Amino acid sequence: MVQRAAAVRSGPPLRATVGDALKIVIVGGFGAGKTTLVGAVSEIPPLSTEEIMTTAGVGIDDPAAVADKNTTTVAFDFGRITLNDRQVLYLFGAPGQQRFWFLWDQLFGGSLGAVVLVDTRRIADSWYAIDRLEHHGMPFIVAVNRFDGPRPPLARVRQALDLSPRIPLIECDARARRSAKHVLIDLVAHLTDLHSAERTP
Ligand SMILES: Nc1nc2c(ncn2[C@@H]2O[C@H](COP(=O)(O)OP(=O)(O)OP(=O)(O)O)[C@@H](O)[C@H]2O)c(=O)[nH]1
Ligand SMILES: [Mg+2]
Repeated sequence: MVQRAAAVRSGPPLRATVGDALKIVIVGGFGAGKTTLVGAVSEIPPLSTEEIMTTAGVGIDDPAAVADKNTTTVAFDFGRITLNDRQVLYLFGAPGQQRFWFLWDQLFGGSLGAVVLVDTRRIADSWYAIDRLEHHGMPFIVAVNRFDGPRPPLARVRQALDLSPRIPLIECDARARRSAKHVLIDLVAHLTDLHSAERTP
């Protein structure tokens, strides 16, 4: 009985047949919903490095736009999705606050691609993520996480981000497993397209 409860809490174990691990990174500005997305889609309870935000961050962090938020990621989030008997997808959620951005370049190592999660109330917070990904030549898609409030059309978001028409831009609700799963599927479809284009003479 005790063992069963523990198994439910820890999610399904990694299959012994798995030989291939694929890595995807979720980046974006502070409070854009990165931890939420990893938690929504992971098959195991995500490993999160959330810490309570305290007065030590006053003048350094900028929590004003996310009034309800009282924790923040200080290292990274980690989740897992088993794709088939052989392949597993590892998800890494990056920390959003500027003082932890130095971790991003390490998180990018070995990644197939990335999702930039955007909160349209703070579009400018996404620029750094896009800049770093372009610098690393890492393929990515952009997902607008729909919070309450005004919803600018995607064409305007694309313009505000100065995003190339070749980069997919979609909407999602990071809290919903189905929606979060679609984000990952769209990223994989984009990676496949890029791969096919490279192979076409
Ligand atoms: N209304 C609404 N709230 C959301 C949505 N996604 C996340 N939230 C809430 O927004 C807050 C921020 O979400 P997090 O997942 O911690 O954001 P984060 O990007 O990981 O934040 P940092 O790691 O601190 O940069 C949390 O309180 C979430 O419950 C959404 O789609 N809609
Ligand atoms: Mg987080």
